[in-house]
Amino acid sequence: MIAPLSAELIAEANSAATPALEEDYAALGRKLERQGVAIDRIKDRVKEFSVAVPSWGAGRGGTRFAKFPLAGEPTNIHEKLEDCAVINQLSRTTPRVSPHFPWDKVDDYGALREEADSYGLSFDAVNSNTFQDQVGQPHSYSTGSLSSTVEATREQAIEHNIECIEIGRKIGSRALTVWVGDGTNFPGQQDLGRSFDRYLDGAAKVYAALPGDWTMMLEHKMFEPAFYSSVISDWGSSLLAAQELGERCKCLVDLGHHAPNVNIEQIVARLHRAGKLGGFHFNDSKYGDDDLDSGSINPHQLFLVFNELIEAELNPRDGFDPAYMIDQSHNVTDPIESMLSSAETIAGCYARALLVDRDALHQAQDDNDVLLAFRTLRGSYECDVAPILAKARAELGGAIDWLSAYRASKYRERKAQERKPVGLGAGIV
Ligand code: LRH
Ligand code: MN
Repeated sequence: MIAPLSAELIAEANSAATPALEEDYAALGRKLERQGVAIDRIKDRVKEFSVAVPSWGAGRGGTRFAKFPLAGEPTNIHEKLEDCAVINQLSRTTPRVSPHFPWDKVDDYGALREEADSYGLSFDAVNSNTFQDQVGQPHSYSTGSLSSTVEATREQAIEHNIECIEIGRKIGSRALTVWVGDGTNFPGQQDLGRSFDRYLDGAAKVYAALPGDWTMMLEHKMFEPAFYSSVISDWGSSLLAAQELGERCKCLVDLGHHAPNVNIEQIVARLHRAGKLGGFHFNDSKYGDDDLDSGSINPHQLFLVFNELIEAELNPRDGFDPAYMIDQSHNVTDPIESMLSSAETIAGCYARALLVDRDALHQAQDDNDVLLAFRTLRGSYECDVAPILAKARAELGGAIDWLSAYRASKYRERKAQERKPVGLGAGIV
């Protein structure tokens, strides 16, 4: 397996950090033991936990105003895979990459699959793109895509999604994520009912092309690029569509796609209740779809989402296997550092949700002991699980202190020498 960073560098750094880690781990172990929790059980669960990274997150992101390139940032899927391999080598938490087409288009997908495999990576859900026009594209998506009033445009969008499925089969993926930017900027611009009907008609043709062992995930979003109505604007529209399209059609929750202060953890509980919780795009936001680093603004919300996921795991109904994926835009940081930080934050929220004494919580809830129920949850949220995460990483060959190890590797500086510079521009990628 190709390891972009020297294993010696990581091993040396880890041996220096191990004595302090062992001390912190033992102390936390004693504290948790007093609460009846075996720390090694939590560590072993954390070692099984993983989250996919977005290929498009490996490069610098931007806004409509500007994108500020980073020297040495990746310029194609091959360089993005190398950077994703660095993230997994240090974190041991991100063995899958979620690709986006046509951004990650290549001539030989079999070779791409082998290339990923050579880094110990595999491909998670493929993402279609009917929210941008490509050069030479016969029909513009300016009128929408799957919901466009123009039949030729709808057919083009259907064909593109089916092409993404074909690519996905070649690279070993087993799911398609469909986010459409379809919507309106003016009241009256489109009929809100008929645009949904057209979307369903198109999505049904995509669903019909889905291989038997695949899942199709619908991603809702309240606004942007449309600013009056979005065809799949919320979990209700997504659920309606997923229920109508079929059993292997599920709903994907991108944390940034909701109005401020929406109770996203309750949406997770409801979608699980309906057997339609397909997956997540983890990120954070303060205002709109800011695509900030996961847990960087509201880590408590991320913890509460994982609290619902542990409850769902304990009560799986008809199938609980959500896809965990990051979807962020790294406008001002080194994307590798941001995704390492996010992977740790996400695994940390999972670990703290595992610490919750579910019997005590349920008992307090049944007794309507409000404060005890709250404190039972909050106590786990306030637990510093960093020693568990670091020990899990170290035991899997990752870095105890991933930031120092990454910076000591001078990886980005080396890539700045090797890779062609990215020009100035604007937009998400
Ligand atoms: C839409 C979205 C979607 C992706 C895109 C990159 O805002 O979250 O998941 O296709 O970002
Ligand atoms: Mn997303």
